[in-house]
Amino acid sequence: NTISVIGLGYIGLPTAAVIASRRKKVVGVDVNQHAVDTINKGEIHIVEPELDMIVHAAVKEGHLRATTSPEPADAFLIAVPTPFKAEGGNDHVPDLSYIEAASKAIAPVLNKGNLVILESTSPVGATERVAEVLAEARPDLTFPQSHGEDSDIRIAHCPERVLPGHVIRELVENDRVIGGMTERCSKAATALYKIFVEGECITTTARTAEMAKLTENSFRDVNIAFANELSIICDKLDINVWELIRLSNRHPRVNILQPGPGVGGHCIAVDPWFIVSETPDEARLIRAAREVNDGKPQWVIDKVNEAVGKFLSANPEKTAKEVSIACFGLAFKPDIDDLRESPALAITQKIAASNPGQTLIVEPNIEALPAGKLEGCTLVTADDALESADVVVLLVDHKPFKSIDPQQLEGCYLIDSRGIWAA
Ligand code: SAJ
Repeated sequence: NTISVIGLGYIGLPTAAVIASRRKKVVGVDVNQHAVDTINKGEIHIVEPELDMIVHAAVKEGHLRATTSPEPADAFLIAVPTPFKAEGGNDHVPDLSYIEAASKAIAPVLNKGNLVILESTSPVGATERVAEVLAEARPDLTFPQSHGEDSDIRIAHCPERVLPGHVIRELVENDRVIGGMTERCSKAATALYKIFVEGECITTTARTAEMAKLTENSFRDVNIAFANELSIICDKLDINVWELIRLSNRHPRVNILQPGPGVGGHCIAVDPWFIVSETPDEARLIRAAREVNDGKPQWVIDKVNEAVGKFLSANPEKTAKEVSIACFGLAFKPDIDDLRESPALAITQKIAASNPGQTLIVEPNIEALPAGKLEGCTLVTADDALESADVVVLLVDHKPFKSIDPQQLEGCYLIDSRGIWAA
């Protein structure tokens, strides 16, 4: 039995490696030759705890191999990106081109009895679209949309739900929602996930599974937006939002999340738009949450400018060129080195671009600043930054920042978007 994983990124590679670690033959497929070569050497091209060891062992023992062109297999698991694109006046239309390309790529090697699973987070209807693309390419085979339970090919949507930084554990422990196009499709997909999933596998329809995944991330987005909105309201009313949330959360049925500088990552800031773009008139709260969270970085920047203004009026002998601003944290969330889709990075870039003085950056999880993104900025240690900064902006609640001595912060104008110092 061979399992083919299409797309060897943050989801595909860990999934391929974990299945291979259960001594199944796994062939990973990716259009990126560099990724394929790296994996075949037993190494990895992405950062995720424990993944390197598992990939190394799986490749060395011969259970995992990577290639750029699909080969026949028993099951195909599609884990390619689903970003959004601008189209016809709408800035957030789901871009299914990667899913369609992956479907077209596997169509020629499909055989009767194969199972095709879409894992990519997808707008409702995407699994049906995969089925359509496959059916168009292979008129010699039958598919669930036309032949139901008797079809040659089984198709299901089983959305990934793992948290970056905890992928290996969550892949195994999380429950899985399995949405087959028919019951037989669900059963076949369940059998595959049972190879490595210790959580429960719960079956439903493909459309419900698609919506379930979008719902999970929209739920989190709406709840973070609530916290972010509170932080803006409290700032106006001169109330400490961190204390306020702590107190409110003492109520047995209240559990407010933490405000921050905005929502980053590749999922929560994207997936709710898939609901909004399908049902724009109905998804009012989900859209408002996106807007609140997307507006938060600019609010933080405004606060920084305000602080610079205050510093200059308190120190009239200084000019704007002499103000030193230190930004703490660039990653999209704590204790990772992932700078992609990071509000902290975006905020720091804007501050640096408009600051005629010095911009210092503290990011303990990277060794050098990303190339070409932060011209003129200097990566320094927390101690060095605090020694010379006039304005300090906390953007990510990395662990080492939490143990900074409050005395070191004295005398700085502080904007603490995470509440670790201002709490
Ligand atoms: N954030 C806050 N306040 C909070 C919690 C998070 O501002 O109280 C921010 C984070 O700093 C970050 C963003 O939200 O910028 C997203 O971080 P996250 O840790 O909430 O989520 P992701 O994007 O790393 O992973 C999410 C997870 N989804 C849910 O928790 C519902 C994960 O389980 C999904 O598999 C993943 O999206 C995905 O791939 O869809």
